[in-house]
Amino acid sequence: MPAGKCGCTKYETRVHVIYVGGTIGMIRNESGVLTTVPKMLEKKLRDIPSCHDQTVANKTDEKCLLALPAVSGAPYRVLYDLVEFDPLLESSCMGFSDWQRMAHEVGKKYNSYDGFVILHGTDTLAYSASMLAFMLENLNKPVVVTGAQLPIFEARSDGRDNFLGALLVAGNYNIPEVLVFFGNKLFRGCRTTKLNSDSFHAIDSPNLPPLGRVGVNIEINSRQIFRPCNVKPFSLHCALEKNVALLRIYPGITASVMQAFLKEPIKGVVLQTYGAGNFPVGREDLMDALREAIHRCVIIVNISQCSAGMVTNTSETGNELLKLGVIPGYDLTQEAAFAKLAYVLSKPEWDVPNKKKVMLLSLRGELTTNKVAKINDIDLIEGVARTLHMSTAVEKQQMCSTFYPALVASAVTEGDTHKLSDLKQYGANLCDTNCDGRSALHLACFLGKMNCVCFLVSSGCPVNVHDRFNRTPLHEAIDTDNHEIIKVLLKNGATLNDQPLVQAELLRALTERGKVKRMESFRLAGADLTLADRTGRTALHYACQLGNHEVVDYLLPHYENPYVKDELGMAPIDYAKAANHAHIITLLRFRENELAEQDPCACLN
Ligand code: ASN
Repeated sequence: MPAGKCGCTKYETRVHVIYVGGTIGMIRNESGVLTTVPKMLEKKLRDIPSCHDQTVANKTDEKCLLALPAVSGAPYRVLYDLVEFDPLLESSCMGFSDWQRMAHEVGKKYNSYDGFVILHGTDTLAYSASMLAFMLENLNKPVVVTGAQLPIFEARSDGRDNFLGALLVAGNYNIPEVLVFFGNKLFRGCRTTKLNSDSFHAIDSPNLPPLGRVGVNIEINSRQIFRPCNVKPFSLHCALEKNVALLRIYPGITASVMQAFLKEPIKGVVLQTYGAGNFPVGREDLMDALREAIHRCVIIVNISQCSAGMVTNTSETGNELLKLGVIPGYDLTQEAAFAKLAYVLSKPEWDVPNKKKVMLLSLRGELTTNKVAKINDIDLIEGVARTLHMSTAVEKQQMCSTFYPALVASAVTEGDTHKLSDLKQYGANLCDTNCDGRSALHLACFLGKMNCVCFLVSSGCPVNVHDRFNRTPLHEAIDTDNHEIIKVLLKNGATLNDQPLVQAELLRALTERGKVKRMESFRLAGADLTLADRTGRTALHYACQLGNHEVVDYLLPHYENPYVKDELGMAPIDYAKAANHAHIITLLRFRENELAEQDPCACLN
């Protein structure tokens, strides 16, 4: 996850903060009224010691970044930058175009950061988090949305804790989800709703326990994390269907009110019914309005007005709606139901029956369809815990963290994806790292177990995870010359993290040892074979000097400019001449002729 070292013992991660608006970054004017002042948040954050440590920032390559002071329990040092919307938005004024802007901002910077924080007003925060959860497809990094009831700069404020917590999560944990951090709790974004307008615990997730809590320690429930089940790269889906609506049923509602909600051009309606999905099914006028809309292919999703609990098919009236073609929304929040409809309806590749089917699926962990069989009681860990007479949750937790990585490693060694799948079922976190920071994916790449690589990547294991020696799974694949695995990793977002000078040094070492195959692996992984070292010399300079014609032969087609000069003003051919390597001079001349044919102006001096 981290990108480099900031001169301290911790590795650093980069987080991109997007301030959209809301109370969190406001200040009070002379009359005591909260207002937003453009370009002020970053300036002020720089003066708050708990939010920024200039000494650390000075040690980094990008001094303009803000740096979070060291936090005990957080493995990485978080460096961050901040952009803000112009104008800053009151969240009650937001809509589709604002969600699209937020998604675009994440998409634009996706490859350059390890995580994202969105600072947002609390009023419609749950809508934005739900919408982004669907729009950011195949997300592989944390996007943490937060806000506050009181501004960061006030003496009494929830803003600072929410901001710092969100930054820590975005920079330290590979949770491939849109999350909401609020009131010391980490929620799945598409499960949240605003439940309180004056408590510091304004946002809650009524139907799903928090994914994490930040107290004295940061506790993440890795078993709850929703990891994707496919191997597709991150993409943005920005086209949303705007003709969706929320219709709350109330006693005595008239058919004309319902018809007004359901009429053209509406394409989807979230029907908020009573209790477990109950609707006045005896009201033929209302049933007709629904029937007629469904006939016109309007998709209607039934969710409950209750803030907790779910719509089931067991209630008689809910069943009548089901027969009519209304889709049960189970425990979707109104925000997630609305967002999911806007997303699903905008997918041109699905026809209406397919859209209806997709509405029933859990795409981002937004709904619970039926009770999943719990393996808790007689599961593997329980069995061992009982045998060892362990009783406390902490003891079991400790046992899991020693036990599972070893089992996962042995499954990878055997190339057994069934075993990996079973272990995942039993609660093993396949993305866990050992004390050297190495993950199962490192091992699978090193051992060349392609099936395990695909399985782990498709289970959401981060491809750019660094071990203690700053090596990623890509390095393992390079060092074993496994080109197929290199390609799979690259397709799934892997990038070579080495600085250009480090790459140049490595190329020199490979040249000295005549390792052409390794060079090709390195190139496939994204290395630039023409990089120069501190003396301005490229691998081609060294190969010419050493007289290694196999390497020269390999390198030449990759050099658009084989005449490149080092700091002494020497081109590769000068070294070949000085060392009297006649065959290499011939190779260079041959390339010279090739290039001259392509571009008559280019020439060796
Ligand atoms: N009205 C504000 C907003 O949602 C409320 C807040 O941020 N606490 O933008």
